[in-house]
Amino acid sequence: MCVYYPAYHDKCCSTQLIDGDGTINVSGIENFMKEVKLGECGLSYAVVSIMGPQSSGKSTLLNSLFSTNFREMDAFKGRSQTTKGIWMAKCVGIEPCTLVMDLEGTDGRERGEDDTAFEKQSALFALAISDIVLINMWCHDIGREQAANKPLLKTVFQVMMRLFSPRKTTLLFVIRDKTKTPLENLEPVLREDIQKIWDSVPKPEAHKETPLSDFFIVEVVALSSFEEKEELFKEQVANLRNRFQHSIAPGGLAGDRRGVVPASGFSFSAQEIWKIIKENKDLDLPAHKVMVATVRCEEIANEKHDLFTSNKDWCELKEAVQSGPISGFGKNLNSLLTTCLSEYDAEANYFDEGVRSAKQKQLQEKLLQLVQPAFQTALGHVRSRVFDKFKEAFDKALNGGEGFSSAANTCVESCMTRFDEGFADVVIEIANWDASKVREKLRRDVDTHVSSVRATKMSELVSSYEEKLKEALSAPVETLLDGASKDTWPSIRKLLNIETQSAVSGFSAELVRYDTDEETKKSMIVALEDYAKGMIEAKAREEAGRVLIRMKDRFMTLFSHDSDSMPRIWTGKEDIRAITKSSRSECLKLLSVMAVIRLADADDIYDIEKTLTVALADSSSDSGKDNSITTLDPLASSTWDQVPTSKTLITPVQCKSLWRKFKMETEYTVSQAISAQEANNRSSNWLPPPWAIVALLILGFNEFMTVLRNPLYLGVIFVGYLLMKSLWVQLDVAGEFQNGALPGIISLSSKFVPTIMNLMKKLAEEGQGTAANDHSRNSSKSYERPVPSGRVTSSIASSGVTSLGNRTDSTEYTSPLKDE
Ligand SMILES: Nc1nc2c(ncn2[C@@H]2O[C@H](COP(=O)(O)OP(=O)(O)O)[C@@H](O)[C@H]2O)c(=O)[nH]1
Ligand SMILES: [Mg+2]
Repeated sequence: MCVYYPAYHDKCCSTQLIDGDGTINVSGIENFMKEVKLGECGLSYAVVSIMGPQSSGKSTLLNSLFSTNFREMDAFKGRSQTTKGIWMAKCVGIEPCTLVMDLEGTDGRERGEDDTAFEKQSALFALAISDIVLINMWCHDIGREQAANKPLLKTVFQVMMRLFSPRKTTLLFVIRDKTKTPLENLEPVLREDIQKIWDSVPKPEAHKETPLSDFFIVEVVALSSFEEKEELFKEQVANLRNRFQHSIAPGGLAGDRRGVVPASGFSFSAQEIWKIIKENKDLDLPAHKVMVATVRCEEIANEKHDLFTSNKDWCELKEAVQSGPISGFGKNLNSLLTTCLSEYDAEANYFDEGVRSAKQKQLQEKLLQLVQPAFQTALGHVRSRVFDKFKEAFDKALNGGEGFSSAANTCVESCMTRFDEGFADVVIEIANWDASKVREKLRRDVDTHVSSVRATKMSELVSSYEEKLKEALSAPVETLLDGASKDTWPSIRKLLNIETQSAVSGFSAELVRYDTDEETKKSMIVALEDYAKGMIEAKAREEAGRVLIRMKDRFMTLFSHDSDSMPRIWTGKEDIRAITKSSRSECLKLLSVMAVIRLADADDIYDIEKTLTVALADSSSDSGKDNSITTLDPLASSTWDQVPTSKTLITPVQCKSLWRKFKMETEYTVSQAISAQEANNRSSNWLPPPWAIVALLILGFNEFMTVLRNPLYLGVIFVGYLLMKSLWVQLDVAGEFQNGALPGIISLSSKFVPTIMNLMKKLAEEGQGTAANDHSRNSSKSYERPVPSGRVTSSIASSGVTSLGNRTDSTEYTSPLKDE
């Protein structure tokens, strides 16, 4: 309920604080506080209350003094209780904000004589929260034994003891209906009365000796009767009113007050006090103050926290930081936080110092907790950006040809400096967070990156050198192995040494850039050397796998070409056996070179060639003899004498079987050569000796002439020739005699008669003029028989051996070897 007073530019608001049943009106107080804007007052407010007998003109006095609107008793209706419970109003025109409480009168007839509980409770309540208490009393009660206000004062003093700590409340005795007796005479009597009552009040041990003045400041004022001398009353009231202006200032009516609850805590404080009073508990005002401060500071802190949460700037900042780095993030956020905290400080200023700062700390912690994710995000941006920049700069430095370790050092250093700068931009001053963990992580990432780049670069370097070695060694080694001579392995070793040395020197020069320690460097060089050796070994193994082909090739080349590399023509003069022997011995040399790896100088002592020559080249002559089984075969082993398995490419057993295969597959070539030589011999022996031809010409000259002269003879000779020719072809005389003279004669004699018969029959058929073509086809077919060529082609596949089949006799083509 509010009434506006234009004269004071103020309004009077009032509310019932506690109703007649002792229930506190919480919503009423809250509304009232909002109306009078009490929350903004801090400590600049005063609370006044009035006590006194019922219908002693208390409400009338308050209304006159403070322009309030408390209900008064209608003078014409008689004395009855008008004010129920406790009312509160704001004084109009009094600075600073002054609240006044009108209490239900004491010794009220309505509550009955025994019901003093509510009186005591409301008196305690008024004392607990008021700075000034007006004690309303009739002038004629002063000095009287049975004065109406004596029990009231007793109550006031008794309850004051229960407040634990005195508030130094001002007790302003208002003497109503003053008589002609001047105040100077009345006041000592009154003070004496008060002292007597104070002395008579039972006090707790702690306050046994405490004087009244420690608890109260006693002031006395006298007013004329409102009913009889209204003008005078009003004048005196106006004077009294002036004493309430700036009452809390030093020297004012309430200048000595203590333990004031800040205005914003008033409502809560009043509620709590009333609750404690109702429960009849002891009222510990200092503890109460701390309690009020705790609750209020908490409320303020929560309110500020909520305000910050919904703060537009903060929300925008929080949004923005998700999508990328923001410059001045730390500064912005810090200012938002400090604003929020200072707002809290401003509002909680008047509350208990300890509580206030504790709550401020809590608020700060809560706020920092709220902004921490955003801070971490911002810091994450800094970290990732710095890391990206580092990678970029490092790449650039490396590509620019800068040494690896110097590039790494400068880049890492500048990266860390950049991070520190970035951190300075996001750091929130009041939070005092350190970035050591993030910094460490960045450092780790950077180091990992550097070492991974180093590893990549070094493996690239290694593989490039390996590639170089491979290129430098592969083809030469292959050629050298193909050449297979005594010098093959020393040459390979020489080549390996030269190439490895040049690679190692280049490699170690490049390694310097990567800041590798001596041990790693050494092991890498060893690995490179091993790689070169391994490469050669692999190549040798590969070649060893192809040794049979190589041997055959070599044999073919040597066998079918003369010393001038000209293709041989088997004219009959060549010593096939010697050529075969020397060719085979060359192939044996090849096999002995390929059998064992000799990468160390010491490996030259293995005399594989000798072993092979003894076992293979010589064994062939023994193989036909029976005693060969009893002698020990040096090749019947899977290891060479004294040669470790790791160095063995072809085992003795393999050598033996390879040699057998080799011989088998080259035998055909040899036999072909022998055949060619024989054929050549035959063809050159076909004509009779020249002396026989001369004798024939001389002795047969006359017969020859006779024949030439007689054409009939010529015809008979021609027919005879034709007959002989067809017989020759039909009987395949040349073919039959190829296998020897005796078998040929036997075979021919058995075929002679049937062939003649067959010839006669055919002639008879021809005579009848039928199937002349058939005969000619048969004869042409018989001419297709292959004739051994005088020359041997260089490449003959192993299948050639099998195709030889029934056509050649094995005893015949191994004969050259047997002779050896
Ligand atoms: N004799 C006398 N009567 C007064 C005075 N002031 C008010 N009254 C009368 O006392 C009666 C009770 O007044 P009220 O203010 O309601 O008393 P309350 O119960 O103490 O609040 C009313 O009829 C007033 O007219 C005064 O100064 N002297
Ligand atoms: Mg009243």
